[in-house]
Amino acid sequence: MSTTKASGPKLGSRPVAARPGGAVLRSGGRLIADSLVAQGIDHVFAVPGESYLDVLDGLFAVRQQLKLVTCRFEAGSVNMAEAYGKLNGRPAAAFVTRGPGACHGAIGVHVAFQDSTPLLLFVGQIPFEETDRETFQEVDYRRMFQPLAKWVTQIDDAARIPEIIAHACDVATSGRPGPVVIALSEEMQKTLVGVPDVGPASVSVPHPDPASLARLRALLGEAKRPLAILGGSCWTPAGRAAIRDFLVAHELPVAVGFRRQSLYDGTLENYVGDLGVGSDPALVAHAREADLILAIGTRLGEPVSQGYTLFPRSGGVPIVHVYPDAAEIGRVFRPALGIATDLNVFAAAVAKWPKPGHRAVWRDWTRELRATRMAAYAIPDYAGPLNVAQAMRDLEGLLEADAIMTCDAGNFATWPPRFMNLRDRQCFIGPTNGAMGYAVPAAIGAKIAFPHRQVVGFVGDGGFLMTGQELATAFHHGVAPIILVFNNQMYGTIRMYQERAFPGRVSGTALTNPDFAKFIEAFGGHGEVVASTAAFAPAFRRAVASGRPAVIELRTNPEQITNRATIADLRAAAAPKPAKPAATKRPSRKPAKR
Ligand SMILES: Cc1ncc(C[n+]2csc(CCOP(=O)(O)OP(=O)(O)O)c2C)c(N)n1
Ligand SMILES: [Mg+2]
Repeated sequence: MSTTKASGPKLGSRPVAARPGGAVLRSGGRLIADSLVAQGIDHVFAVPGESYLDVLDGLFAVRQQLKLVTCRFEAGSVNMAEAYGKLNGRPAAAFVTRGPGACHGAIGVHVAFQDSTPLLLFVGQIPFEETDRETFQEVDYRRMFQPLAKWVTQIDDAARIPEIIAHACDVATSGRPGPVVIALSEEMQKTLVGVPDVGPASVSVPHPDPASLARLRALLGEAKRPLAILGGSCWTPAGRAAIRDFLVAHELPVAVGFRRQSLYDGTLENYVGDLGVGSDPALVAHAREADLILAIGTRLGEPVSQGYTLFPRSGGVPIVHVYPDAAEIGRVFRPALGIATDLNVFAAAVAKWPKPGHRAVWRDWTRELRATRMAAYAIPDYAGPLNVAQAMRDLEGLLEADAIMTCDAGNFATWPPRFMNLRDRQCFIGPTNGAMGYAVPAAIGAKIAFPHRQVVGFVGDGGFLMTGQELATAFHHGVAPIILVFNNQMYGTIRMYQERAFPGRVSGTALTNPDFAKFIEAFGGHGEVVASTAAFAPAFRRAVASGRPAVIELRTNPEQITNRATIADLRAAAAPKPAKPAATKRPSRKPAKR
């Protein structure tokens, strides 16, 4: 970082005359806007602040190339930018003001970090000469964002703007993608400098080496019960198609990682479900029986590994870990083979392998896992007038072939993946860090990224009232997502944990809600209330036909706390077991087993 104070005339943000023989003089604010354009960034999501007025003026100058999406809350705007980056594979920029704006926006940085999503977050900074006085809204962003971001920097010298923004894009998109935070000194934005733009870098990506691919073939040759786990970000459509061709040709059973349903077509005969929070226990049991784990693109983190219990830490079942960053391979589980490679290049390489001429040794195993998946997918007979599983099945049939779904955090979130099989071009995104308040802004970000695709958000009554007001942004920018609010009048997930740990002692988890249909109607949108299974499909069709942002409230049965258990089930499981009849002869001196 340059700590020298920026020099040069401070004449406002408009470019002035070209220097003789040099580049045009531009203000820091204008140069930031131009640098984003030069890097191919086309959307900025922002809540304005006086700390970056010069950038706002610069964005006005480039408004034909760079769309500025004004939002209502930084926890919404940064999540919109994150969803945009997740769906596109290239970053959007978010701008927040200093102090309070940065604090509100931090959640989106954490989402991007744990989801490996490219993102640029710009934070207006205090005047340089007031540094370290705990001046108004002062925060040291390097310290604040250090554990949340892939890189944190501050621009104090306007002449370095093109260099730093270019590097920030490289960092955000390379290897394991992630968020970069860039603080912008206030007076730096006003300084006039004459420096040229810097374009995107052309960098070749790491390829898998032939020896590793040969070893992978050998390990597959020895396996009888392999399991592929597909996950991660930065897959291109071609990469996804190639890995699908490979997995289908080899008849490998495929599970997807937590909230990575988009990566594999659920209608294919080798899709076996998702490994994450709320996974099918039968799939988890099968995963424990596998004799080869082929982890492609996924981190072997807490949700996927079922709290780090799914595989032995070393020895035992061999793991092949294919990941874009060598530092992540072997982080907890030591693999038999680690391949640090670009995932799409890896997929293209293995897709070229000759299709095995013989029947796969593990064909019956794959069928068994698929049967497990289809058993979980079958619709149970739930009590109450609204069977949410059937509503999800109806939705499966109503969604457009390239619909995008965004998902919040909560127990409701386990219903769509269980009861819908996504098709190839459909997308399903959610925060792998379990952040509530994601789905509504993500749905708006998705709709802004892809205005012609249908976008449906899934959110609980708790999560909806965290960022649901962001729907004002959808109206302001003329996009119409459809939001399904699963209303069980509680923070259901926490109630579930509560009932397991402290049965019957309901503390801090009940909610009082507004009328969600009237809520969206107050904005000028379309509202529906669904209280029975039969009412869902017509309500969804009307929401689509309205062409306006829509909220469909699903009045769910609060007793059905998960799609596998009622509150009564949890209480029964938590109840102390009746003591065994006391032994009459020779009582054992052994300590009781815990
Ligand atoms: C931002 C944030 N705050 C709190 C939590 C803790 N938390 C996880 S799930 C949950 C309840 C979600 O309630 P709701 O959105 O109504 O969904 P439900 O579980 O009832 O289906 C809470 C409070 C979290 N994950 N994220
Ligand atoms: Mg709820």
